[in-house]
Amino acid sequence: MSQKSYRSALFLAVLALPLAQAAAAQVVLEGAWVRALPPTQTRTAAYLTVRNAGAEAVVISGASTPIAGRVELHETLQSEGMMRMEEQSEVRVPAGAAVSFAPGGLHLMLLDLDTMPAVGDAVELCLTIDGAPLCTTAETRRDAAPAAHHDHQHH
Ligand SMILES: [Cu+2]
Repeated sequence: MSQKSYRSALFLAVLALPLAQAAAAQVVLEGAWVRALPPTQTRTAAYLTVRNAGAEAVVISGASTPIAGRVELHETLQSEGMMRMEEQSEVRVPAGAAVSFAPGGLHLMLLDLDTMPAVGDAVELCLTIDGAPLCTTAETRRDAAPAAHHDHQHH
């Protein structure tokens, strides 16, 4: 390799690392919450929206939280009137798009819980995005956003 091309190869190598990190830096985690279930349960689900403001797609390949032994990416599917959950090895978030983990669809399955969090508890939730952890604080709730409760009121 000539002296000149060696220098440009080195320059590219130094440049490549910050560029790779920049993709995940454009990702924002919003509205995270954990579903509170009876304390006898050893598993529950967490939900959030992953917004990718970057110019390239990013890949969610895993998740973790201090309160659970392990976390899986699941999708709830309807087939022949039955609900079943399927583990996803990764979830892709296209450039400029958002993916919502919400009841009835994608969710984070929190398994082997030490203790069920109580309503109001703050839970740290981390996603592995393009190989790097990105964390947020989830609120523990019994149900989706309080605004959804208007359906249950009688008029
Ligand atoms: Cu699940």
